[in-house]
Amino acid sequence: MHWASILIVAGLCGVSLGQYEDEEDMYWLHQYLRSQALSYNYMPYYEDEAPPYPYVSPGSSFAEPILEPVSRECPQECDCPPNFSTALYCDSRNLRYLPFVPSRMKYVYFQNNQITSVQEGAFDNATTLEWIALHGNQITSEKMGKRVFARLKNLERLYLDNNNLTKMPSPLPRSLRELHLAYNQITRIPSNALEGLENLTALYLSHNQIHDIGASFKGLKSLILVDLSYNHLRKVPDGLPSSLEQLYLEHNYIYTIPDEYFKVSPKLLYIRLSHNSLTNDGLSSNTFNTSSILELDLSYNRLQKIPRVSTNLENLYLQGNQINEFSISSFCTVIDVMNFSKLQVLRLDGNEIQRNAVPPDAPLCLRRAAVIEI
Ligand SMILES: *[C@@H]1O[C@H](CO)[C@@H](O)[C@H](O)[C@H]1NC(C)=O
Ligand SMILES: *[C@@H]1O[C@H](CO)[C@@H](O)[C@H](O)[C@H]1NC(C)=O
Ligand SMILES: *[C@@H]1O[C@H](CO)[C@@H](O)[C@H](O)[C@H]1NC(C)=O
Ligand SMILES: *[C@@H]1O[C@H](CO)[C@@H](O)[C@H](O)[C@H]1NC(C)=O
Ligand SMILES: *[C@@H]1O[C@H](CO)[C@@H](O)[C@H](O)[C@H]1NC(C)=O
Ligand SMILES: CC(=O)N[C@H]1CO[C@H](CO)[C@@H](O)[C@@H]1O
Repeated sequence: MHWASILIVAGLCGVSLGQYEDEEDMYWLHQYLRSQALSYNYMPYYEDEAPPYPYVSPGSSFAEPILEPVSRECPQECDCPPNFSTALYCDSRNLRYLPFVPSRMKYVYFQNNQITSVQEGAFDNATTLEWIALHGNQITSEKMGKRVFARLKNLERLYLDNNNLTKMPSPLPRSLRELHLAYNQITRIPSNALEGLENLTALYLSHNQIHDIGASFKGLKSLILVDLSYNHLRKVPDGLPSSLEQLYLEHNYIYTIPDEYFKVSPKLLYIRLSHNSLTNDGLSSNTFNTSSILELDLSYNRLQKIPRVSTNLENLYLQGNQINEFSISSFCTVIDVMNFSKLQVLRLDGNEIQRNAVPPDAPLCLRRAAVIEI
């Protein structure tokens, strides 16, 4: 550990690297880093910023019951607010089975119960469903009807996190936009499981036991966010979608990334690959030299060299590797007035690098750097 030596390169070119040797400055920097650099500069996001319960503005759906006679049918275990006739609230009430769903419903909330099965035909009377929340239950794959979701032509969001699923639910309706399956025990994603989901935008699969994902992302032309963190992957998924912006793969066993892997996704902004088994031998020389990437987390791997990155990269996390040299050529191949790195945060602590290994031309290349921790 080399926590003791921290240095800051001020935003201006030419600031001496030896300027912050004072103990008091160091103390301040420690505090600063503790509050800042231990968390990311970005947060994973995709959601339409809609709350988990849809808000219906007064005046819109309010008018609905007045315009036409609406069925008041409501399962006795649940609440059906009169001013929001398309929502069924059955959450957090120790239910052990799924109540029947009246046909007018668009939004149904069954989360945080003890439901173990979703029987075949459970939603057959409610073909206009758009959101189904079933997270925080004990649903097993054996007790999930094979085609329960298939016919829901309007289904956009399906929440199944924190259940006991061992398999991907399949088939899924092509209308799906968000699929939430984190915290289950899914072991593999069959190649056709996500077939035809042309509107799928966000896929949450973290905290499962997935070791095989094959070419599941083929044809997912709207996919923006994929979270496969905390799984058992040894390989990166084949063929990323070109629409992808956020890729979360931390806490897996990935040891190699194919040549040009990220080139097919020219919109990629954030990549997290911390806590894997990457070595420099498992990477090609320009794997991460892709101009769209703004934030790259490669911390806690087995890298011995700083991989080459694009001059557009802003945040690079490399702490907890075995890096033993500070190669400025990883950031800049040419250094002059016009050519320099946009890097702002560089974490190199917990490596085998000495502070005096920082080459003298570092401030010239890394002239935007606000935090460099060694
Ligand atoms: C519907 O009415 C309930 C009380 O009757 C109120 O708490 C709730 O905010 C109303 N919902 C909307 C969307 O206006
Ligand atoms: C669907 O509606 C029919 C007629 O109202 C009813 O008999 C049947 O039980 C309903 N099925 C489900 C799964 O709710
Ligand atoms: C679901 O998993 C939990 C935690 O592992 C376990 O306690 C529970 O018995 C399981 N439920 C079913 C229905 O398998
Ligand atoms: C995908 O979304 C578009 C735009 O919202 C919609 O018109 C189209 O029907 C959706 N596709 C499917 C298969 O639902
Ligand atoms: C990154 O790739 C570009 C060409 O796309 C090349 O000009 C540049 O030198 C590479 N960066 C590094 C640090 O090797
Ligand atoms: C490698 C690189 O980015 N070179 C650029 C340096 O800046 C000049 C403009 O001054 C560009 O033409 C080069 O492409």
